[in-house]
This record gives sequence, structure tokens and C-alpha cells, in this order.
Amino acid sequence: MFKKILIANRGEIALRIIHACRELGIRTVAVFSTADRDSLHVTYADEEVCIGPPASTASYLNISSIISAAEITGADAIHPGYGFLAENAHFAEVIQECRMTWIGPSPRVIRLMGDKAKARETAMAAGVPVLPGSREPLADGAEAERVAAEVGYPVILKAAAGGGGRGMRIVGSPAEIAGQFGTASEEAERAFGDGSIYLEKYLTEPRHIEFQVFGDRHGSIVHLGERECSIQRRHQKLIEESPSPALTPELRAEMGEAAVELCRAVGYENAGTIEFLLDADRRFYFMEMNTRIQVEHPVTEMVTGVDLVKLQIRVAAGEPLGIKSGMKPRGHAIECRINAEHPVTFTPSPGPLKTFHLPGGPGTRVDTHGYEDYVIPPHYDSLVAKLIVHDRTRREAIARMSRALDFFVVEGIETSIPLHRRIVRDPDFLAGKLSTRFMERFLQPPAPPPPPPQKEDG
Ligand code: MV4
Repeated sequence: MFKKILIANRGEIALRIIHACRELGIRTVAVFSTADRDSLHVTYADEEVCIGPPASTASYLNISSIISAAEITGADAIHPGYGFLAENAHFAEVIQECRMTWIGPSPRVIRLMGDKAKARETAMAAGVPVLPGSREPLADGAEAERVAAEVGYPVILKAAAGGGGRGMRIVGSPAEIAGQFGTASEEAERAFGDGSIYLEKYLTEPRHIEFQVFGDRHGSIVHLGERECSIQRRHQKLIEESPSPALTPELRAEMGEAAVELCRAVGYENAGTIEFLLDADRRFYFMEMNTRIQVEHPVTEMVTGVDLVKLQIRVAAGEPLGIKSGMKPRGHAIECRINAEHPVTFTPSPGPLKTFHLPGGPGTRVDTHGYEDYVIPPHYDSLVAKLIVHDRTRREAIARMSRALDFFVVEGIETSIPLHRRIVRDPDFLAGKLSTRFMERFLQPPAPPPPPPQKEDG
């Protein structure tokens, strides 16, 4: 087992990784920017190294600073968390060249799955269902026209180097397709340095359901069930839950096996997520793979009882997984992401936490780096806390979430807590009627009142 792990991240996930290391008896090294001197990950790590100024590009994305910090402190492994360098194959390679362990999948697999067009081809070859569309990136507008006519409109153009909603274009008719292909490709070239575009039939109101997968160095691959992530706004998830209200045990087994097959095809190691779209007829299609631990991993932890971060560290150290695939989910878990932003306008709201009272009680977990008088810096993402609840049924979990939100008191900044309070009493949410369009409908301004009856004049 490792003696010392450097955590190449900040915020709640850095703290979460410190918790796992502490329980495994591993020493920790925090890296921090000058904006994060007073952060809890710095306080609670055994050692800490300043890696640069506030801008991420100069600190948490600065590979040479982070490698130097690891060398100086004698760390034997690096955990990247999520975001920042978590899916950077080059970073993983440099770590391995420096004779340290990268806690994640191989650079080869990160690179393969980072190319969303190659990931789609790999899924097709592994017999995992994908939406009708192009086999390889499109050569030109004429080819886009041909494939779109074949699969039928609407279609979606996606940047191979994009992912997570970046570089996508929905196209409704043949008149627009060639032009949209051109602009999408130019934009992708500018944004990612790779203009490759592929095409899929567009599903108008799917659910977003993702499977947690895990591989070890001994060739064992398992899935730990799904997370329903349909409640999102501008590709930022707001609420995640497990199990999905849409899955039966049979469909869960089928999707889980497809996820495991894809992992097997690429020799996947460590934690990963396979994203699927599920249509109204409950057909599922592979969308993309994320080669990291995700923000919403706690909902899976709550229903499986598996500590996913400890497992990441153990399998990176060469230990076998030691868990069975497809365990039956125990009860129901829901996570609300509490962001430092205005609940109606969604504008960022950094600043001091004047009051910060966390909810507690049975089945209630809060993952946060916040504390009273902590000042949320404006330089990073707005996640201040994840509120996760667990109970026996979905109904009870929602009631518990509603209660926990009422006992979560934050003053000094605006947060998304009031928005979550409204979502958890929405009739569609309560009925489990979810789709990626949920927030669009939820945020629609209420219809204006009918005009008053006109007086009849004679
Ligand atoms: C789609 C789709 C429908 N049909 N692909 C969004 C994030 C990235 N992983 C891919 N995404 C989608 N891909 C096909 N063929 C719907 C989404 C999607 C979405 C699209 C537009 C607006 C909001 C969305 C929310 C979730 C998923």
C-alpha cells in the first residue's frame, strides 16, 4: 500500500480523498493556490505545498508544479479527484514516468475515451447499443447531409474532442445541416484544436442514466448500478439519485452488463462511469465514458455500502476488487448539489460564509469544504456542498431531503438551497417523471393569468 498520496485537487473532493487516506493509514499532501491558503484540504493534509497563483491554469492545472510538489514531499501516488487534470492522459503519463502511481485508468484508455467518436466506435465494436449515426468522424458537409438523411431528423452534431455538452449542435432539417457542420467543426478546431465532428440521431426527451464501473489489475470488472442524472441545467447536474426510478432489475442487469462489456473491451482499470441515454420506450444507448471518480459518487456509495475512493486507492495499489458485480441497491439515495449561486438567476455568489449550519440526523451526509467564516474564492467552480440522503424508499428519501434542506442554513452568500426546496416538491419530480428537459420546464415562467372578461357594451 502507498505511504503518501498527493491530492491534485481542492474543495470538497480533496477533503473526501483525505478522509479515505486517513482511514487507510496513508499520509497526505495537499497542493494549493494562493487563493486556497485557508482551505480545509490544506488544514487537514499532513503536508501542504503552494503551487501557484489563483488562476487554475497557473496552479491546479500546472503539471510541473504538481509533479515538483510530489517529488519534494516524496509522495508515491497522485489522486486527481474530478475536474482539473483528472482526465488528462499526458499528466497520467508524466506521473508514471516519474515512477509514481496514477490513481486512475491507463493513459491509453483515458486518451481513447477522451475521443468521443472513438469511444462510440469502441462501443459499437463491443456490441453496446449506440444511437444511429456516423461510424467515424464526418469528412464534410455532404457526408453530414447523407448520414442525417439516413438516420432521420433531428440529429445532433458532436465534437469528438468535446464531451459533457461542449461543442454540440442540434439540427432539425436538411437545409441547415451542411452549414451547421461547418461552424461546429470550425468551433471545435478553435476550442479543442481538433475539428472532428460525428453525428447521431437526436433524442428529444431522454433520461441521462450512468453506470458506475470499476476494474482492477487482475482483470476483474464490476458495475455498481446506476445514477439517474436527468436533472441538470446547462449540462451542470443539480440532483442525482440511485436507483433510477425508470429501471427494473432486468433492465439494470442488461445495461450493467453492457457497461462491463465496454470496460472489458478496453481493459479498464479503476473507477469509471458509462453514460447512457434512455428513451421513452426504455431503449438505452451509449453516450460517453468518464474516466474519473464523479461528483455524484456518494449516491452509489450510499446504496452499495462501498467506499469508492478507498477502492480507487486499493486497486491502484494492486489489490483485487473483492466485490461482486450488480449488487442489489439497498434503499434509495439522492444528492443535491449546493452551489454558491443565485437560486433564480444562477449568477455566481462567492464570498464569506457568515452562517453555515449543516443538517445531520439519520441517513444524512454532507460532503463540503465549507465552514463558518470561510470565504469562497471567485476563481473556481461554485460547488460548496453536496447534501446526500439515504432512506428505505424513494418517497422517504425525498422527505428526508426536504427536511435536510430546511435544516441547512447558509448566510453571507446566495445558494441553490431554495431552488432545491422547490424541486423536491414538484409533482413530476415526486412521480419520478424525469428527463433532460426537466429543468427547462421547471424554470419556465408561469403562464400569464387569463385576461379579465370584457364588459359588453351596447
Ligand atoms: C445527446 C442527447 C440526445 N440525443 N445525444 C449532453 C451532454 C453530452 N454528454 C451529450 N448530451 C446529449 N447528447 C443524442 N444523440 C441529449 C444530450 C443531453 C442534452 C442535450 C441538449 C440539452 C441538454 C441536455 C442534457 C442532457 C443530455
